[in-house]
Amino acid sequence: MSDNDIALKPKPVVKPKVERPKLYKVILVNDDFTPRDFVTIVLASVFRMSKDASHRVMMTAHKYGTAVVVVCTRDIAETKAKEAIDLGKEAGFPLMFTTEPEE
Ligand code: TYC
Repeated sequence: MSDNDIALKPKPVVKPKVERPKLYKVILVNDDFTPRDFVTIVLASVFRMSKDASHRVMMTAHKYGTAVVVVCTRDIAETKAKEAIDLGKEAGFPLMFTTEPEE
C-alpha cells in the first residue's frame, strides 16, 4: 500500500434516536357554577387565546361537557391546567381542567 492509497472503511450507520415528546391534551370540564365570562377570561389569559377562540372553547364545554383547549407537552399541559384551576379556586369557583395523553 503506497502513501496515496486510502483505505475506505464504510462508516457505521448510527441512527440518531431523537424521539418526539409525547403530547397531552388539556381538557376543560363543564360545571354548573362557574360564570361563562370567567371561564372565557381564564382561557384567554392562561392559554393566550383570543377572546373569540376562548369563548368558542367555553361554549363547547358548556354544551357538550368537555372541550380540548390545547395539545402540548406533558409538563406544559400540567402546569397550565393547574394555573387555570387555581384561578378558579381563588375566585371560589369549581372550574376544572384535566390532562390526558393524545392517542
Ligand atoms: N356551565 C357554566 C354556566 O352555565 C359555564 C361553564 C362553561 C362552566 C364551561 C365551566 O368549563 C366550563 N355558568
